[in-house]
Amino acid sequence: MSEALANLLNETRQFPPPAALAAQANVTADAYDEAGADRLAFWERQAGRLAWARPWDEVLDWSNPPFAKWFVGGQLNVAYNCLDRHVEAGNGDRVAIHWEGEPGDTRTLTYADLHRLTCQAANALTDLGVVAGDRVAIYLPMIPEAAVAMLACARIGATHSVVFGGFSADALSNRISDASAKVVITADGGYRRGKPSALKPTVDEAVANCPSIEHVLVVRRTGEEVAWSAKDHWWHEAVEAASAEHVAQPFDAEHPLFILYTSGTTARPKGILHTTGGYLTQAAWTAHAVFDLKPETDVYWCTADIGWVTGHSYIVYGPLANGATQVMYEGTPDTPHKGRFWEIVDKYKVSILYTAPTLIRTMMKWGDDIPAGFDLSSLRLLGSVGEPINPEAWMWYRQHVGRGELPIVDTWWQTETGAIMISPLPGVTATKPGSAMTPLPGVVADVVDDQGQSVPNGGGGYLVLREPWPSMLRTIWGDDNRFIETYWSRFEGMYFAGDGAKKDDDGHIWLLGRVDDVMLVSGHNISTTEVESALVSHPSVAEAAVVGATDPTTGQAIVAFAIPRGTTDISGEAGERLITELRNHVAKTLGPIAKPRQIMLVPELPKTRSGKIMRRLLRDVAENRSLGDVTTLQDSSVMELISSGLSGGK
Ligand code: 6R9
Repeated sequence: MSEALANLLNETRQFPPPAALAAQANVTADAYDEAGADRLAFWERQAGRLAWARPWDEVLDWSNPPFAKWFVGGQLNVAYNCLDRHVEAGNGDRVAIHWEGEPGDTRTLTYADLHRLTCQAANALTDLGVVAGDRVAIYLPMIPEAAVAMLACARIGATHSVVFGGFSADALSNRISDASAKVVITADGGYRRGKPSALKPTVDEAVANCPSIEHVLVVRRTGEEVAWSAKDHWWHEAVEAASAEHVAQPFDAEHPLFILYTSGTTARPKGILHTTGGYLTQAAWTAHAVFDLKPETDVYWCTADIGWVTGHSYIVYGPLANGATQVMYEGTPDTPHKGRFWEIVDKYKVSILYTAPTLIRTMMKWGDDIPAGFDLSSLRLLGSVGEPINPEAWMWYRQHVGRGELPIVDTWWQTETGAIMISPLPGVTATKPGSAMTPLPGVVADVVDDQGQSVPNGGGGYLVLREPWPSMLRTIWGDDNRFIETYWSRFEGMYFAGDGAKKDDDGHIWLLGRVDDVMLVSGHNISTTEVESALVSHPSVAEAAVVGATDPTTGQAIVAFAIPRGTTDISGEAGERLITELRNHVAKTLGPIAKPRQIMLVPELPKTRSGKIMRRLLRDVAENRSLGDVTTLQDSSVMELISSGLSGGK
């Protein structure tokens, strides 16, 4: 892949870690050597950072690949590790969550508070008949009860399945049915874009088609009127009346902790199954290593939603296992104003910020003066996740949020990997804008060609993982065959991630987007990411999405959708001129083969709730088809906006 365009990303800037951070870093370069010398011993040491009720007999059982067992025979309780042990160590008064509601209401929960609420919720779920091994669906806004609900399930060994609060009744009922969940935990609603947004009616509609659901537990958040049925219980009655005494029982290291559905582009969602010991080991260690998390002094903020794997591993399990203090925010970044994120950083003195490229590009579009209006001097480390980050967006993040000096960790991972796999270490790695750099210690990643042969430096191909890792998915819920087919059949003995990637001349890894999105133009493989980065490097473009559309002469042709920056004039001839200029700019940056056939200037792009561009829908537009499934869109009106506001050109 991308052989023809091997020199596309001729990005040469490189930034060494700040000396002060490097001198105090949680993890040093030795970790690579240690893991390289003995990978299993390395992971065994990281597992030792947790509290186990029974030690393991064997680190890894890989006798029946691809079905892995980590820390075989070990027993632990995840909620005990995230809560009780910090309280027992005398840190009960430490703030676990500074919560900020969208309307500006706030709550502060210490570790002791979070522990008490989780014990009560565990007792309430037990009273509703939930036992270890049962599945519980969670459909909540970003309120502390979301974390409590997850931890309460973990505490009693129930497997949670969190479903995005923005998903439709159909999406929710499919996920509930697939896992035969017994209980769903929801709220009357949450706040989005300045007003209450109801959830309970969607749950009512979903539950009507889900005979497995016995009870619905409802948090009161907005206070809006809701319909009530015999299955419904108010959280504040059931949980707050329950005893705060609860002794956490240990569970087997391979006990199912959660199922999380990946939306997939076309097919049925896949219920990715994660288990207990290996998952918590890697989530906890990566939070410690990649974010250099110092629980006594840092204020950490991950802006993800709890319904995304990032919310699972880097809001709930990773940070809490480390005893960190964090910010949790309910709402959107532009409510009530476009500086809301920076206001929150300023208010809580956030020191570590973990967000997504889509957010960074949106902030770029809104203008440099917005972050400049706030005191961001508390920040010391920045992170990115979810999509390849274009070099221009990376530089903007460093310049306008990171004072031109903070390290950026671009973290590559997936729902399936459970935890960060490829990323700089902030005290070690000299970073390059746009590259996730190197596999973390204990992770064996590679880029291979069609035949599964490792490509040399400078080559491109498919990202694979060559060795099992502790937080790997164990299967697709109820479908072992699909697990094998999807991930383990493309290349013998390797995990196929589905992402295109490239090794640069130093062997550093650059992610090029999903393999399904790669375009084949006149026999050349061209990555959407590279063309998008070229467009974003033009001063008039804030965001871009690129797709391959069927073309009678070239097989596929490149069609680009670009959002102009704030003040750019795109009316009439000015728009046409800009389009011509952009096409030439791409050709000049990447070579004539990558020149888009067509560029459309649009006000918005279709994105999932986790901020990924849904290129599938843009392909429908580019090929004049009616739109496919739009239920996982963050904002379903976007497609109308795009279709009506099209300003195209050839
Ligand atoms: C954590 C998460 C996984 C897919 C993954 C890849 C893309 C995530 C990335 C990245 C380039 C990064 N992705 N992080 N691409 N650089 N730093 O996003 O999980 O929602 O399952 O998505 O996201 O394409 O395969 P998930």
